[in-house]
Order: sequence, then C-alpha cells, then structure tokens
Amino acid sequence: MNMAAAELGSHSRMYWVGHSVLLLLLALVIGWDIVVDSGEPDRTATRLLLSETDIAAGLLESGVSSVEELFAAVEQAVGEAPRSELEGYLNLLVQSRQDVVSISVSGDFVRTDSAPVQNSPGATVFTRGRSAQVPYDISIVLAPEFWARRLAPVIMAEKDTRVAVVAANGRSVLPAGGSGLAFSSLLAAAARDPQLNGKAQLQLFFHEGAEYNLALRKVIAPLLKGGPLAVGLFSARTSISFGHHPLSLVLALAWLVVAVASTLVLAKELRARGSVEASAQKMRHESSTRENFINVVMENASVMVAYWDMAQRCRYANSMYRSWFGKTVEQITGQYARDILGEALYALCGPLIEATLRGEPQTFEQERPRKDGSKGYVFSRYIPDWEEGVIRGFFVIASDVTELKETQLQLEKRVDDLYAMATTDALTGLNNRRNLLEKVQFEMDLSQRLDMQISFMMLDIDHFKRINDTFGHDGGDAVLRRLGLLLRQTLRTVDHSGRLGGEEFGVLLTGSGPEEAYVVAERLRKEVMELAVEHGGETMRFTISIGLVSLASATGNSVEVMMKKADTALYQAKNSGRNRVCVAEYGGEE
Ligand code: GH3
Ligand code: MG
Ligand code: MG
Repeated sequence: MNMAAAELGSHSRMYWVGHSVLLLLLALVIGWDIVVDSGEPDRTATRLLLSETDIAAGLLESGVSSVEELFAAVEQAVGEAPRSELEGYLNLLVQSRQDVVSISVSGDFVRTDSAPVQNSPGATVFTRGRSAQVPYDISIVLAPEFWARRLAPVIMAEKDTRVAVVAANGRSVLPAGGSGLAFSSLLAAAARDPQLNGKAQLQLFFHEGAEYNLALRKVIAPLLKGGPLAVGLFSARTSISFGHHPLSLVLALAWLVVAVASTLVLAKELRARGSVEASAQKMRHESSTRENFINVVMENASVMVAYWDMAQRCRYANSMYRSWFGKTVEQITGQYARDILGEALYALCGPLIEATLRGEPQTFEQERPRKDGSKGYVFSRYIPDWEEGVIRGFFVIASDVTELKETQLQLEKRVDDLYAMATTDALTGLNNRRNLLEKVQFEMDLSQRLDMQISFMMLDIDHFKRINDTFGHDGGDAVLRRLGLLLRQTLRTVDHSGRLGGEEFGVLLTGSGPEEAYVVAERLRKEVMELAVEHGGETMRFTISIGLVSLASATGNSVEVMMKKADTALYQAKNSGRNRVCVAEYGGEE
C-alpha cells in the first residue's frame, strides 16, 4: 500500500515538474520571438495584403466595366427602340440584373424599377450626363450591395480581414462586414492624401503608431463622373501587429512571471507534500509498530482476550482465549458466541452478554469446562465498546483462575477445619469450653434484650476416675464420647452443649425457666443411668451429677457468675450422694 502511494506521489511530481518546464520553455520561446521580431513588420503578411488589394482592384474594375456596358446597352436601346417598346425593354433589363434597382431616361421620360430604392438616391444613382453622343440623361440606380457582393466573398474568406463598403457620403452599406465609422475616418484621411487627388486610386496605408498597425486598402471610385460609390476595406492582421504591439512584450513578461511564480508555488507544494508524505509514513510506521507490539503482548499474555461485535460474532480472540476453546484463528473468527460457548455455557453467559451490550459491564467468576473436558474456573470481565455514544460490541478479558480457585477452596476447607478444631471438642464432637462459653454469653445477652429466661446445667460424671482405673483410659474416652452423643441427640437444636473439661460438661437451655430445665436435667440424668457402654467386651455403666441454674432475663448476671452458681449446685449434688440434680438459687446476684 505504501509502495503504491509513493508511486502515485512520484507520478504526480513528474507531471508537475514537466508542466513547469514546458511553461518556462513556452515563455522563453515567446519572449525570444518577440525580441527577434520586434520592429520588423511581417513581410509575408504585407505581401498577402498587397495581393488581396490587387484582386479587389481587379474586381472593382470589372464591376465598373459592367456598369459601363449597362449604360452602353441603355443608350443603344434609347437610340434604336421605339418609345413604346423602350420601357418594356428597360424593365426586362432591371429584372434580369439583380443589382440594378431602376433605370430612368429623361427627355421623353422613361422610368422603370423593380423595387423601391433603399438608400438615399444621391448615394446610389449612377448618372450618365448629357454628352455629345447621348441626347438623354440616363440614371441607373444600382443596389447598394453591388460592389459589396463582388468584393465581400473574396475578402471575407480571409479570416482576420474586415470589410467595409461605404457610399460616398461615408455611410456603410455592408453592415455585416465592418465598421463604417472607423472607415469614414480613414476615408477622410484618404481624401486629404495628395496622392489620391480625387481620382480613382488604390492606396495602401500603414497607420504608424496606432494601437494596431492597420493596413488600409481604399478605393474611392469617382470612376464615373460625380461617382457616388466608395469601396474600402481594411485588415487587422495579428501577424503584422505582433511585431509592433507595445503590450506584447508586457504580456510575454507577465507570462514569464506567471510561469516562474507557478514553478515556485509548485516547488513549495512539492516540498510540503514531501513532508506530509514523510510524516504519513512515520505515522504508518508508528502505527504498525504499535500494532505489532499489541499483537505480541496479546498473543503471549496469560489472560484471555476477545472482542465480539453487536451480532455476538467473534472479531478477535488471542491465543489464550483460542486455546481454552481449542480453536484456531480461522475456526473462531466470525463465529457466533452461541456456537463457540455451546448451549449450556451460552445459557449462563447469554444474559451477561446482553446486559453488556446494553452498556452494563459485567464481572463474574464461572466454573467452565475446557475443550479437553477438564473443569476450570475463569474470572471474566465483559466491557462494552462505546464509540461516540453507541455500543459497537464488547471486550472479554478473562483469566484462568483454576489454580487460584482450587487453592482458595483448599484454604476455605482448612479454615473450616481450623474453625471446627478451635471450637469443637475433638473427643466428643461437642463445643469446646471456649466456644460454649461464647455461645452462653451470646444467649445471655439475647435473653436480656428479649426478656427471656435461660437455664444452664453443669454435668460431671460420677467416679470417673474409677472408670478409667477399671477400663483404662480408652474406656474412659468411650464413656465421654457416649455421653457427648447422648447430649447431641437429646437436646433441642436451640440448646448448646459443650465439654468444659475432663469429664465435666455444660448445657445451655434457651428460653427455659427453672421448672422446665429441671425436667430436662432429670430426664438426662435418668437416660445416662440407662446407658450401657460396650468396651473391650465389657459393659460400662455410669451416672452423672447435675448443677442447675436458671436466670431471669433482667438480672444482668455475667457468664462467670452463672457458672459459679452452677458449679456450686453441682458441688451440692456430689456432696449429697451423686446421681442427682441440684438447683442453685434462682435469679439475681449473690
Ligand atoms: P467425682 O465423682 O467426685 O467426680 O469423682 P471423679 O473420680 O469423677 O473425679 P476426679 O476429678 O477425681 O477424677 C476425674 C478424672 O477424670 C481424673 C482424670 O484422670 C480423668 N480424666 C480427665 N480427662 C479425661 C479424659 O479425657 N479421658 C479419660 N479417660 N479420663 C480423663
Ligand atoms: Mg467426676
Ligand atoms: Mg470432675
């Protein structure tokens, strides 16, 4: 593309340079011609002019002789024909000769005409005066065009020649051809010319110093006595006038100035064009460098990048994106999202795409199958492509976060495990002491706000030391586990149980007053009595003592105080024979 542009540029440059050179050459040739020709009238043109003048003179003479013949014919007819026939004969003569308007014979007056006389009679009437030979006056009125018709075709054939035919009074009779006014002034000059001397003459004029060097050919035709007709023509030949035209040099210089100026402007234009071309090339280079940069970055980036148009057809997908779907550039470019994602995935992504194309960017994490069937996680952003307020499509920037996700899931599990470890007693699966006390604290706060009662029991296995001693530590553990199971099974989900330490347990009964709590405690005690724990082929039985405390909501007691009260009640239960429930004093602080 760059090559073609450069070629185009050099073509037009060559064209303009050629144009300038031609313009300058032409100006030089014209200038040279002017210098060489200055002061030299064109000889060829002058010769041509003179020869035309001769032709014109010849024609005039033949015209004059034809008029003479006419007069002779009329004289003869007047002399010979009877008067009665004369008019008919003359009438025939008028009709047969187009240039004759009328013929009249005075004496025994005869007059004939074929058309009204157009011009003033004085200008056009040819009169043969009385002479010795002719006893009549004969007037032959010739049409004013008589001479013009003879001369004009010859002279008009010459391109730059103007013809003027004027009557003796100076009036033009050939309006199409010329300028009567200008000619009349020339006639006046001719009349003053001593050479002419009022005779039939042919004169060539060079008007020195005039705007045009006019070649004047003039015929004044007093060919007949009192001759009424003058025929003249003049020529303005450019070929003659060039040599003397004072403006020609100025025009040629102006041409030269224009040629030089045009060349300078052109040179400047070419320089400017060259710099524009250079900067365009620089821009092209920069843009291709940038394109290349982006391409390298995109193809090697560890994120998936794609661009989809409004019709949800893929316009770009980088290598990560393609490899996720296992497609080549050709296989993915121009394809619809529905086909690339597959129905199941498109069902999830379609609404997000539509929202993006409405101008709402999307950020989401998604579990996705890969082409090879393995499962992965992607973190995706759909970004609308705004252009002048209109959305053209959207960008997808997505990361494969599978490893991150798996680590996250492992960590979450670990956190869950740690939480369980931190809050659960490993042996019994009950809340550990700290967790139980936290829950007790929470429930106490809640019961105060809601004005509810709560009760707390402290349980201790009786003579647990003996169980350990008799069945071993494992036996003791089995008993502890069984009691934990019993607590989990028997108590309501709203209640909380936990191992306070050793063979000592705590149970919080939410919303229970002393009576209800006592019933629960008694039921527990009895169920424990019923338990038979199998261990190492032997059956272990045991009992528990319970210290019970119930609090009214408004008392504002702390966990410590409540625990202490329960402990005291438990102590009483142990002291009073074990396997029993003792109730601490109800209510307020001690
Ligand atoms: P009393 O009826 O007065 O409660 O007598 P007792 O023997 O149950 O009480 P004592 O506090 O003297 O003994 C508790 C014993 O519990 C001591 C300890 O070795 C044992 N013990 C504490 N924790 C565990 C445990 O996790 N597993 C087992 N097997 N024994 C434990
Ligand atoms: Mg004990
Ligand atoms: Mg104990």
